Amino acid sequence: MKKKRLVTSALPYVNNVPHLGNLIQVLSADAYARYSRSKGHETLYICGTDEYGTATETKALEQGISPQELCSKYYNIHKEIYKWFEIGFDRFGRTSTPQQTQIVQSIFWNLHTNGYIETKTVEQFYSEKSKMFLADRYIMGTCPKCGYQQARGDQCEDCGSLLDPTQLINPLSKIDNTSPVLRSSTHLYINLPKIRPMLEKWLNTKKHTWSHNAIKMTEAWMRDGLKSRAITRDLKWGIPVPLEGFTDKVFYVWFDAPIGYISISACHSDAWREWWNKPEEVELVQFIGKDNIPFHTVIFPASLLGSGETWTLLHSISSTEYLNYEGGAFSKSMGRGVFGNDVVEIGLDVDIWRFYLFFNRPENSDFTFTWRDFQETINSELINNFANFAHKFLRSTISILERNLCRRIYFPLKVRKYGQIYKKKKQR
Ligand code: B3M
Ligand code: ZN
Repeated sequence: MKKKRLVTSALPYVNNVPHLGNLIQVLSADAYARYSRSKGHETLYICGTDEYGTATETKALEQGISPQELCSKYYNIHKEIYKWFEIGFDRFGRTSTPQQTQIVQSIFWNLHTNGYIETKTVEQFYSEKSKMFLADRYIMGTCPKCGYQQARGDQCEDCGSLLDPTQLINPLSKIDNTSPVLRSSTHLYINLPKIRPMLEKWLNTKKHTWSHNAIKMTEAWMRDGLKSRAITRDLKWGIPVPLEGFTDKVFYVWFDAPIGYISISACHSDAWREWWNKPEEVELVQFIGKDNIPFHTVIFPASLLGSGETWTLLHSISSTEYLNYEGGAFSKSMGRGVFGNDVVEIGLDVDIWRFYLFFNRPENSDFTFTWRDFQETINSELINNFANFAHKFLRSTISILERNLCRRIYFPLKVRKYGQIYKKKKQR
């Protein structure tokens, strides 16, 4: 019997409009799911928005709406853009559902019962003005390594050093511009060292169907020693922790996000366990960006293994390198990049974008989008080669011939025109 295939692409953060880099993941999974179906495998393609966490809470505050309202607004934006891109999800869901709460809490309880949860007390920055603990990247100060004054609590963007917020000189809360104070808070941790033997056994049977970068990064994580990781946060917008003494906290967004794949499947069909609890019958194939590797190859599998239930664990992973824009990373706040709504507005045929993104999928190294390359690739690779091919072999089909002739003349003009208009618009 042919194995069923459960296909996922990384759940995009809900608090921004998706850019071309995010689209690479959904497009890749879409193509794979179509291929898998064409080969006769029963296939389920799941994706959705990743909604909880500090970033959503802060953005909602900025916009003066509730986190739930913010999520619904952006969920619809994401959904529309992927619809325009003709992505054939079986379900595009979201993580802020009762199903997600129920499944996350039940996995947590199983980990707890099996002795894989521990507590630790840590010192964290707290804003007395906003009455909240501050996430690392919401603290700013002077980098102790290079002196850069706008370093973030988790990393200095100037010299690249990874930091702990307590190392910053003159730390400042980015939320309210006050000096934060240190306060202690007790959190729940998943004891990864204790799960390690199970994890290692599973890893040794699996890695041959993973991308090179996923194998390398996972090996580095295992080699450098696994540490316990905090799975709770002092926030409001998240899944409540059901354990006594911790009920004022929520689960860390990276603990709940991968479980979103499961809960979105549960929202899709009551038969979700036929997919998620059937490792002998189902292959789980995941598409992500390289920055999400350890969450998919180490932490998520460890949570599922530690729960003691039988889960369908990762079979193949495809983890792409970065897609950059005209020399830098995509950044919505800096207005740098091409975003889903721009693409829709530009009005070129969707297949042009699908082709271009597949053609340049950052498989082995980062790829930089430039308008010039976009224009040249479309003109030479798609229109000259492909349309000429179609022209020659489908000559007898008049309508197709006509269409291709139109495209040959019309598309290059349009690409050129929009590339220029778009660049000017961004410079203004
Ligand atoms: N939301 C990060 C991202 O959008 C994160 C992925 C979750 S996958 C479960 O790149
Ligand atoms: Zn620095």
